[in-house]
Amino acid sequence: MSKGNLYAALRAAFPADLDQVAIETADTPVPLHYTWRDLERGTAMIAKLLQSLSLPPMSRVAVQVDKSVEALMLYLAVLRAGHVYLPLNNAYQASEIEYFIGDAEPAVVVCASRNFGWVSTLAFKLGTRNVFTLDDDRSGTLLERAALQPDAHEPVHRRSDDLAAIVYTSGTTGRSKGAMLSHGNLLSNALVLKDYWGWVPGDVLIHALPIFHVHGLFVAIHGALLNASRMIWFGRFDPKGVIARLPEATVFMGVPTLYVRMLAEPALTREACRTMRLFISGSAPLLPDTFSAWQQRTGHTLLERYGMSETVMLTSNPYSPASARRRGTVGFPLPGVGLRVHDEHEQPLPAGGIGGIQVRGPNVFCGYWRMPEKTAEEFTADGWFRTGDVGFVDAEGYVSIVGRSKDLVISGGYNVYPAEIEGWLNEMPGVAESAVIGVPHPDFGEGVVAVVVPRAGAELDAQALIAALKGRIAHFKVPKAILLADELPRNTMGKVQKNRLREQHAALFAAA
Ligand code: MCA
Ligand code: AMP
Repeated sequence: MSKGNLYAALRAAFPADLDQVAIETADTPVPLHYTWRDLERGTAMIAKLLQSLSLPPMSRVAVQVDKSVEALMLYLAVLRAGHVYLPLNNAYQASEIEYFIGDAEPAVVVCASRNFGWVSTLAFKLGTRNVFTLDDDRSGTLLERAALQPDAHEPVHRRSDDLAAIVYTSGTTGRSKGAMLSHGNLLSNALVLKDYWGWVPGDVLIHALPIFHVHGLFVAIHGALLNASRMIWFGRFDPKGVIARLPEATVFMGVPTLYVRMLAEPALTREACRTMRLFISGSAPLLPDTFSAWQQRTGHTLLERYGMSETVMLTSNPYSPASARRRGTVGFPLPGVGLRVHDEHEQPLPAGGIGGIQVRGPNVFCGYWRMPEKTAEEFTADGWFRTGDVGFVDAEGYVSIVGRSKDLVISGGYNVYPAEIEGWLNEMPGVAESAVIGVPHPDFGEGVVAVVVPRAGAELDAQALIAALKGRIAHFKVPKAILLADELPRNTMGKVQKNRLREQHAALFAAA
């Protein structure tokens, strides 16, 4: 058995009594209880199925399915079989999926059965030979085929620098890049977090995040599995449902929107949180008001941490004492992570100096899939990765993020790349040009807004543009408001001044 294979490391942490419950579902029609043995056997059968397909080593397995425990098993089975997991947001539509399949050339695609028609057509057209379905009610051809397989499987030998996953991210110029993460990137980060966040025997995690991004898939799941912790599993985030289960749990992880939504529930009380040990926030800036309101209402201090798809977790506020968790900061670089702040001339800045955040460490990815030039651009000559985040380190070592040099909007923890949305808008009849920005939003943190300039003589209807976008791209990317304007503000170089647009429309969602 390979020590380098992440599945092998996770499996080694399973409890001795495999018949204990590992995962209990919270929002299926009846609660389902999966034991550690179920995870071991289920992942073995799916791994065997993958093996039976005689795929080349390190084949990509692209997965766009609804959240379920079986989807988690599929992830673990891909690791186990030594292939490369490629998670895809289940909101993506055909144009988005076509790009990812075309770029990653997966040998296997797994989709929800309701999407099989269009996904399989695209996949077969692009050369993928195997398309399976998997639904969140334990049905689909993947499980039908896996059920015929033996339930024992030896994890395939993998070195720690072999690829485990490709996570598509960014696309500041429109094209999304696949961040290649190795078994070692993921395992080293998971081991550091297990220690740093003080996981203890008996911890129970409420899992309510999607499992197609780093936060829900890697940070939460690896944490629970490495600690042999039971998970209370929500297919979808539901604030009332989560609060009702808090008294059985000790750890919760969420993006700020999840905390904002729970704070809107009167049932969120100190009493409801009495068994909780740790609430972790990340993926987007946590507003100081949310941090304070949470503290007042629950008596718990949110622990904010910072990471990226390219690096998994980079910094974290301390676990102990809770009083050292500082509002408005993302804490300290994690053990093993190097973090420095440089100015635009690549010169190091002293404490308090605001500049570009650069990082290195065993968690930093292996590069962008088939984009050697992009990869080279994002690393400095001495090997540090440019995060695109702008911030500073204070005299005590706390890191704060104050902005981004990359043109990115983070809405409810999902990244939206203005260049991509502008590309779609600019192709629409009657549109001369557009600028997409993020402005403060009470629920999503940032709300996506487009300012659109019509062509001379064209009559544009903002609602019709929104409807047209919804027919093409994932709805979370579609602007919550489209504003028509005669022109876009530009500087003397002709560059659109997005800062001015952000200031001008800062209060757009204030009353929402
Ligand atoms: C849903 N909608 C959104 C968002 N989510 N619009 C903008 N931003 C969003 N985040 C829209 C849908 O398109 C839909 O629009 C309508 O809201 C209802 O959709 P529904 O699915 O019912 O929404 P929801 O269940 O209320 O979802 C909100 C959510 C979800 C629970 C906050 O967005 C979520 O789970 N976010 C977490 C994302 C996450 O895990 N990020 C981690 C990335 P319409 O009605 O028009 O169809 S990992 C990362 O960033 C790094 C590495 C890190 O540090 O962790
Ligand atoms: P992703 O592309 O999904 O990996 O998103 C990574 C980006 O999310 C980072 O580069 C940051 O801009 C942002 N991010 C993650 N955690 C935090 C945080 N705690 N505070 C502010 N921004 C964050």
